[in-house]
Amino acid sequence: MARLLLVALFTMALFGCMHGQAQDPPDECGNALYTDRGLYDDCWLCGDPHIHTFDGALYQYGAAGTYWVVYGCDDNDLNGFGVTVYMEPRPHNPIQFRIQSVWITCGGTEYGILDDGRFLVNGAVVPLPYLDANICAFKINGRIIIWKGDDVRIEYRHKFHKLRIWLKKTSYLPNTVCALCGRYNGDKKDDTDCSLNAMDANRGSSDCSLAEFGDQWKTDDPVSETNSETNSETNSETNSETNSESKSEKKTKSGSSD
Ligand SMILES: [Ca+2]
Repeated sequence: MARLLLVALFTMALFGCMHGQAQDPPDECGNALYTDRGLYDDCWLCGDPHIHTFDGALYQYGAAGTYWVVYGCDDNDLNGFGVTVYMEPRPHNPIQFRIQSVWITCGGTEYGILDDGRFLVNGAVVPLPYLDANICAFKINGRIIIWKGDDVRIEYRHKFHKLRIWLKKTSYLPNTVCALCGRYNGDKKDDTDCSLNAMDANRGSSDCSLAEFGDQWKTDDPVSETNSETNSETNSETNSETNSESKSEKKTKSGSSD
């Protein structure tokens, strides 16, 4: 009976994770960008968190700190595109974790979404909708949504700490996208394989635990250390400098394991 109850609770949690609707962007983002979601594969993180990879694997990994969820495999740098999340213990159940903020690097700029709904560009809070040469960001129904052309869509339901990332299937070659969202190549069995998917210098055996796999994608990016400061707008300029320096270092693959 207890097992049935656990299965039911787990199923309910996953249903909650997957709940979502296609959203049309505001005029500022160009409605022409809207395309069929069947053209995309998605990765989502929610709950403790549960992680559903682009290839469809499902696992659970949570720990305090900043982790890459989308990062270039091997020698690919995804043209400077990457996504990290800062995870923190849940206040009322500190053995579980939640996504406190999401950080997107694109075109040399860092975009952040905090769980209070604020949106940041290089550490400075900016209003939504927001549009620049790299992305369009807007808010609909409690979701902060970021579009990177029609290649990438990111939705963060900040109040519920739920993150979902869509990649257009034709925009990324197999084995170019890695990290906690898995090695994106159509095979879910290798998504958490440490021999393939760790940072280059940290690769271990293929039979590592999920805890070891996840730990290999931790970054010492000071986003995690300055996150509380980021909540103070008075420190936004300082964060901008710090985060920009950090990201430029981390996106250099040769220096990523330092
Ligand atoms: Ca895979």
